[in-house]
Amino acid sequence: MSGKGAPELTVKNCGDLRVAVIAAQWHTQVMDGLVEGALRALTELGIDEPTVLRVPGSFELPVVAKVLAGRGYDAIVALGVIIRGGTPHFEYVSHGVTAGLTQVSVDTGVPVGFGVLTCDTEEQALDRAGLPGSNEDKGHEAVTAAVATATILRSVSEPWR
Ligand code: DLZ
Repeated sequence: MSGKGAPELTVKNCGDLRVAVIAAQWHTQVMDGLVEGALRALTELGIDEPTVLRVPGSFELPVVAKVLAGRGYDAIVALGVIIRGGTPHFEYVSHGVTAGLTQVSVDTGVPVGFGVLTCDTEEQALDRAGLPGSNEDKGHEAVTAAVATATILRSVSEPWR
């Protein structure tokens, strides 16, 4: 999937939103970039005290997202890196995480920012990790999308304000 065509999102009046970031621990260097990008985006949006939880691997992201969605968070951001290996494991884990996070979001009505990289190589992941020299900043993007969606949902749930 190409990163071309990404919108410039403007998000306002979101400093009071409760946001949780869940981050897997595989592929440390890439994950460090994703988490830093996510926290930078939250600071820019005026969201000062996000909850940040580390889970073992990407496969654990959906269950934690589901539980947090039931605990009053307005938006959840899931970060992970899955690198293709020589077995079909990549497909199973990638599909499980993607379907699981989608299900959490749709079933609970809480937006889940999808910051899970599924790449053929670590180089591709580093290029998307928001590190010096990276072309993309997927942790930052995932936060912005999740918070933007939370503000949209808030505006339609309280149309008289
Ligand atoms: C097992 C595994 C493998 C092979 N690769 C990755 C990966 O590239 N990225 C990632 O986040 N997690 C990986 N895991 C771990 C699984 O996500 C999960 O933590 C374990 O299967 C235990 O449930």
